Amino acid sequence: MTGKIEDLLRRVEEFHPRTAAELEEFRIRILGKKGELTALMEEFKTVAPELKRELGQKLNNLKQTATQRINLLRSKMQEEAAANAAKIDDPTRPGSAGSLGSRHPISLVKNQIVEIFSRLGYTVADGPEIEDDWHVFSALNFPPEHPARDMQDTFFIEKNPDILLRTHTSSIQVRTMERQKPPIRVICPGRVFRNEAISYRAHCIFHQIEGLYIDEGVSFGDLKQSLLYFAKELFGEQTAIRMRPSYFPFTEPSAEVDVSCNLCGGKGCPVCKGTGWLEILGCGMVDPNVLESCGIDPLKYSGFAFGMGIERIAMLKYGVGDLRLYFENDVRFLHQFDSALD
Ligand code: 2NL
Repeated sequence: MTGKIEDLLRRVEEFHPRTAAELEEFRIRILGKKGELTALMEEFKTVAPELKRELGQKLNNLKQTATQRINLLRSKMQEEAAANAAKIDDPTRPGSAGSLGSRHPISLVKNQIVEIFSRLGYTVADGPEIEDDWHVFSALNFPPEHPARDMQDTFFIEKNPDILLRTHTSSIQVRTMERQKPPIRVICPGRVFRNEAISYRAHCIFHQIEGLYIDEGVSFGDLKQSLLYFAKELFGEQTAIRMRPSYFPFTEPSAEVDVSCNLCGGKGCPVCKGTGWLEILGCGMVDPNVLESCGIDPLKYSGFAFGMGIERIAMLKYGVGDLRLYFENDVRFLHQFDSALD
């Protein structure tokens, strides 16, 4: 029996199949139910007890070697087949197109908003995400004890002097006013940071876009007409706006702007909570204190500013109910915006 085992071991080690079929045939002949190894296993039952230990080890070794070799040969053949299939056999054949990614919905909405205001003569301005107290709070007329200055709301990097993550994009506009003389017409998109617990309706990082227009004789009427144009461009010609009085430290007077609900045409539905209106932004005439802080003469110049959350606009435009989807980058979500390429 030792001779038979050694013979089979040698044949396994020297086996070099040319085709996958030949390999499979070999496997069945050796390891199959009626194969040679199975027959040796049967024969093993009849050997004398004193030989069982040595022969058992040899048989086990044979079985292991045969199984490993056959598996190795099979994976080598599969690799070779795949490599051959990938070889370019016809260089004139058109290449296969790689799959395209898609723009993130936040970028899509940001680009649309930027484009609309660029048609009104606005240019894009940028600024740092890590800011100081002056550009985020003091220049914007926030009183010293305002709750937004609290550790609970703002991420501080250093205290005294305060270095922090900007909580709104207004700091970009402060920097623009410090740098540039009127007329100023800028649109400022960017990431902002607030110390919030994450839920479907709040996140500690989100995106805002703000606009600023400063010149001689800029009026509240200019603000209203600019925003009506914006709303019609973004949501459609049938869109109406309304303004409600509001309060911000950096504008006076201030207003909140609603657009008529597109889904129900203003009749009232679950999305607009029965009101027929959806809030989209805040705005107002730049407070003279802010102009003064930024080196602009409030007696000569006036201006308006507005700001909105990009996630909120995207939610309204695309009917997305959960803010967290914008940050998780789940491709099943992102690929739904494949066809929107602007
Ligand atoms: C909102 C409201 C607003 C501004 C932002 C602003 C900036 C400067 C001066 C005056 Cl430098 N105002 N920005 C004004 C009114 C409202 O944002 O709800 N944003 C998400």
